[in-house]
Amino acid sequence: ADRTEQLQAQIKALLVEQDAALVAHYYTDPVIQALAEETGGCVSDSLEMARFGRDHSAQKLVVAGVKFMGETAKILSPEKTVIMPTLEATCSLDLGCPEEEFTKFCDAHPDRVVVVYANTSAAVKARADWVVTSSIALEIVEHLDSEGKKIIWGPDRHLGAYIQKQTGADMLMWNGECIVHDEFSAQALIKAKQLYPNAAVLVHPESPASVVDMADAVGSTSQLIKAAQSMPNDTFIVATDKGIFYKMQQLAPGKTLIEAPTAGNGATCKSCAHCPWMAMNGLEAMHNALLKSAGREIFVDEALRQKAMIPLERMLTFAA
Ligand code: CIZ
Ligand code: SF4
Repeated sequence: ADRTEQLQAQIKALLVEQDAALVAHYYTDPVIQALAEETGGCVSDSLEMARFGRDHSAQKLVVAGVKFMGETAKILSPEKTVIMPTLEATCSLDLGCPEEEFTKFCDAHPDRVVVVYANTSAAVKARADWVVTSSIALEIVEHLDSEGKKIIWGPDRHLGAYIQKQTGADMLMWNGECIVHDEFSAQALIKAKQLYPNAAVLVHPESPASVVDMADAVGSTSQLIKAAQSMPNDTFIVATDKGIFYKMQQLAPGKTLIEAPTAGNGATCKSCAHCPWMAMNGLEAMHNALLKSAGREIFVDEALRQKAMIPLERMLTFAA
């Protein structure tokens, strides 16, 4: 605890000294989220993180999350220095969608509008017509469908399938998935519901369709937090990264929050409802990044940045 307090104090001082703002994702360690709150930074989903970073007056952004979030911050705020606790924090969706193959896929279907999830590299975004996050994906696809557009969707196939089902849009899917959400199990969820018969089930649409089908509310992290606040149930079974419990419990005090079960157990599941890359954002790493940014600063090639900015700004304008 001593070391934690010491690091917290040192980070706070460095943030002030360096005119830096801490922007943290809901899936990071509660200690990191609390630090972002205490220092006037933000704790949010990737859409709100992008907006906050862009609009903040700070000269430097410390992005606690995964690499695509740091890249998005840099794309929108090229004049700011963007550092991360570690650049090793990636995402299975980003890893599973290499630029060259995705470009070939898009080139083979030139009649389709390319819509990519924010969880992608700057190069993949640069090839896209639209970037979306899970909190705005449904509305944007609805909008495109209403204009009669056919869509290429990448990389999350579960989120794509959910949106396709909701909108009826013509969507050609890339075959990617989030290793965290993909592990939630409908079989195991049936048993959990028997244990908590009054619980409402909250599901992030990166989860398999069989799990989404059992949900009382489906939505992005921000939308699930709102559901926990507004639904009358006193207990919720939550199928998303367990990092969200910090903010959800803070905003829905008195409610009981239960982790949705994964297919394996502690010994056999790969992620056990917590993203291994989000977990790399520790206080020690953040402190190091503030002391020495080499190897922890985000750079995006300027020509690429300008291309990637177009579909990102399209999303932000649509969301505004
Ligand atoms: O799973 C993720 O990485 C999410 C939910 C990102 C986001 O949009 O906040
Ligand atoms: Fe990627 Fe899933 Fe981790 Fe989010 S939780 S960063 S989608 S691997």
